[in-house]
Amino acid sequence: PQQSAPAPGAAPTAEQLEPVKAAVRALLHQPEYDDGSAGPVLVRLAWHSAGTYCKETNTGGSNGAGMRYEKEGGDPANAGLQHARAFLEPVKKQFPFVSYADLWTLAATVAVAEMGGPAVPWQGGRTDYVDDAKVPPRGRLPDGAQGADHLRFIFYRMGFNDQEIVALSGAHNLGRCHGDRSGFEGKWVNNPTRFSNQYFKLLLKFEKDWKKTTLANGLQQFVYVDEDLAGEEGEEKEEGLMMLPTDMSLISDPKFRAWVEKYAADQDLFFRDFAAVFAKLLELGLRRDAQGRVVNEENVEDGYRS
Ligand code: CCH
Repeated sequence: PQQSAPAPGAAPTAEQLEPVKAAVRALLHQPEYDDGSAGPVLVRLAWHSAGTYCKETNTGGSNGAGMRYEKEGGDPANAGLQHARAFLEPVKKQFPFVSYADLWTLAATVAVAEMGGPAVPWQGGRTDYVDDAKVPPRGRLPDGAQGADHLRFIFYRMGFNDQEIVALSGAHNLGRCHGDRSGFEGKWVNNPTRFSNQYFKLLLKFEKDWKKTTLANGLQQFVYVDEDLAGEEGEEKEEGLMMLPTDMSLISDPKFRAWVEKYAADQDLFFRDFAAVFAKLLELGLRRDAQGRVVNEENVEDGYRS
């Protein structure tokens, strides 16, 4: 007979994860939420769980799922991600053998694929052990109000290069900004639940048309409203599109821009590079042995064992 759950403490096998992935697929369609999909916010959850990594101190990263606790979860940068965690809670209840850290990262790969994106390689074995002494300080995630220097400072700390920064930024094909979360408002592309290279195309296509505006809360962002689509006076206006200052820095900085141009022209290239760099992001801070088992001390002490 097939084993449906791993032995206590062992990481789940690919076969055991199939029903977990199916359960994630089944919850993506959320007619009452945002643009009708939980997908974008699940991608952001995985990114913020992993994007705290610092290669110098080997702290942060997806292992431990520390965002469940106030110290990390209460970082203003993580506002709104409680929705993503709540979407996944029934899956965790149904499959308690999967760690939160594995579930959050796995769910993002399922969401990307279901929204038409590439298959992102993913390996399990993360545990939910949090070492209080190693909780990453707040402020490690990027600030959309800044520019290219800030992006390099943040992403070089994780070990990424300029090409990888641009490829990762392509995730802004998905989802939207929420005034009550980040303070920014709006979506980057017209169909924010379909993964594509449209974000790169629009950055370039409207290069001269993106207009800087100041929101009521004082934050600045760039907006584009297509006058032809905007309708007659008095009619409901088509929602405009937006870019963050950090997004705009990808076309003003020549080294970043070279990659924006490549990805705008070649969706296959973007998909290949995104899959590789998103997989790398989700692995940050994990040490694996030759069999692929995670051997971070905390995993041996507490949680999945071989
Ligand atoms: Fe992002 N992102 N992100 N982002 N992000 C926001 C939303 C999403 C920055 C700022 C913001 C990545 C990189 C950056 C997603 C994936 C990725 C928001 C709006 C801000 C602000 C949050 C809100 O109000 O709800 C900045 C700055 C950077 C710098 O590089 C990377 C990398 C990824 C993934 C690979 C996704 C997806 C969203 C949409 C979330 C949603 O709820 O719809």
